[in-house]
Amino acid sequence: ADNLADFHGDNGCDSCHQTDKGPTNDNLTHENAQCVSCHGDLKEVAGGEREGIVSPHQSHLIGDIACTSCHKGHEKSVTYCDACHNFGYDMPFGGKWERKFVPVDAEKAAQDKAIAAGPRESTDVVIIGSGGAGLAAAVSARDAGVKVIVLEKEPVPGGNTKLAAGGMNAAETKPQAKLGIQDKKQIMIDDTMKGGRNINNPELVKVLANNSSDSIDWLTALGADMNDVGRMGGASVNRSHRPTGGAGVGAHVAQVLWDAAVARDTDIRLNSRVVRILEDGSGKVTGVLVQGAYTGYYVIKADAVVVATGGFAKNNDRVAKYDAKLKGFKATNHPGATGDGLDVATHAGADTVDLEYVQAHPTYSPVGGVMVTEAVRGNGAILVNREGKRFVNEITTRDKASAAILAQKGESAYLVFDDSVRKSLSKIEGYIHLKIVNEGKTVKELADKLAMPAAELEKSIASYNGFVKSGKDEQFERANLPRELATAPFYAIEVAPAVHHTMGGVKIDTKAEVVGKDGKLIGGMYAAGEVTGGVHGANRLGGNAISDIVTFGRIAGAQAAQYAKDH
Ligand code: FAD
Ligand code: MEZ
Repeated sequence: ADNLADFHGDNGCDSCHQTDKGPTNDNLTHENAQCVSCHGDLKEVAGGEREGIVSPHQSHLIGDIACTSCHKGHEKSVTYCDACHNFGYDMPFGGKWERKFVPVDAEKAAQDKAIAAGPRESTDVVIIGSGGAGLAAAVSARDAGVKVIVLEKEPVPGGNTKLAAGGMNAAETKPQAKLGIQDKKQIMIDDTMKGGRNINNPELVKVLANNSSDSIDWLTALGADMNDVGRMGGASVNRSHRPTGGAGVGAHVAQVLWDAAVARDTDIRLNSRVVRILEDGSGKVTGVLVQGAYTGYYVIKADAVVVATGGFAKNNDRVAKYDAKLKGFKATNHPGATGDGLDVATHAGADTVDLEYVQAHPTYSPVGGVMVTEAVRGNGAILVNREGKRFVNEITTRDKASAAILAQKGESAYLVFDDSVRKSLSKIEGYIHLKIVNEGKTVKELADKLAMPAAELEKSIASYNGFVKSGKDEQFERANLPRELATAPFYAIEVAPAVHHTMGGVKIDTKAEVVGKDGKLIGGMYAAGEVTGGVHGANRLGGNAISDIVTFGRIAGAQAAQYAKDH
């Protein structure tokens, strides 16, 4: 046997499938229940594993992770984690992770046939994508009382949202008030415009900032903990909200939104790629064509469609088309961030804006295949080069920090911090678990491990600590100096820039309505989140994407629901 079906072959097809025709839905609900009935659920499987390994069964993914996300019946199994990391798991009947981008119109004849066959079902609102924007839209549309189907092409939900780390920006919030942080929505607007090099759509930026504290309240009412507030690059004050203790914001927000959508009986379908948005020829959408990984092509008739498909940072061919300097760069993103949603929307007439702006995140660990959150710098870490010297204001905007790292020998740098920074941010425990952190009992021991001149690193840390004491960074004018690096042990992570965020995308107005290439609104088409352009201009500020997806996702869901009621 070289696959799971052959291995289980003696038990017959009905040991996995409900009928002899194979799967009856794309979530493989029945098939996964069969795996669990014999092998136990994810938690039970993880419980039986050797201690000390990075367990694929104790992941940061959200929702109920289906066994079939990795373990395949009739083809080689692949470890989903290997899309980002490289743990080299020895998986039974496993193959190598590989995913080629298949254009959405690759099988035109089969697609046309499915369209000609007419709708298999109908609903009020279809939402494409189960990241934060899609799930926020789903929750608000369900709260407005309409029927919703969420379609997600990946086997796991949550998109890039589940990976978000450092925080969600919001101004004039209750958590800020509790911590005595003075902030103003207008300052958030000014910071966002400045960070975006003033090419952002100012009306969209106003919506982002003016609704940001409401979005924190909305998430909190759904059960989120957004009480820790830290600093991100390009922000004038601390406004990046995350769970108490500094856990990653994305997995938490995505889980809260997932739970809220499930509690509202939302129909969420995984392994379901939308390849076309259908319209009636007069500028109004009529539904979508879905490619179910197991059930094939089918049409869903819908009054309104929300495109919430995220960005395309994981599609390096497309990234390099817009920014040749980024050719061959690694990406921080999940494997589904390929840009199919953009294609689907533009094929249906949507206009685009700012596609040429692609952002690199300065601190990606090539060793672990994981982005190291900006919050580590926000909470006090410094960046040094191979000579042990600081070379940049660590909390400047990402475009500047990335360029400065690439200018260093080896085109990488070390993020250096002490135990007090580690204790301030629980997200760091994850990096230690992934074994990407070097540790020394003294600064000298750490420098020796990195083959770095110890005297230089000691000097850099001593002068940085002097700036913390005086409250002024004489070298690089770093604005936040939260703590001295003086508590052993000391830590370092090697970091280099990786493609992180695509600022451009579908053109929307302040109600998340999609603007067509002819300048008119496309009736019933809405978009929210990283698939859209205009909010972030030429360069997104850390923490503004989660704010964007929650606020515009809520707006898109409510507007789409209203449109469906009116039509
Ligand atoms: P996503 O969350 O990416 O969801 C889109 C979904 O649509 C995906 O699941 C995708 O598979 C699906 N999809 C795509 N095409 C189709 C199709 N044709 N049919 C069906 N489904 C489709 N931002 C912050 O503000 N703060 C942070 O701390 C932060 N940290 C980050 C850390 C990392 C490692 C990364 C990668 C990003 C981070 N960001 C952060 C950015 C932020 O997470 C994203 O911009 C945001 O989550 C995007 O949300 P979204 O809902 O628009 O898209
Ligand atoms: O907004 C982001 O992308 C972000 C804050 C990432 C991070 O470093 O945590």
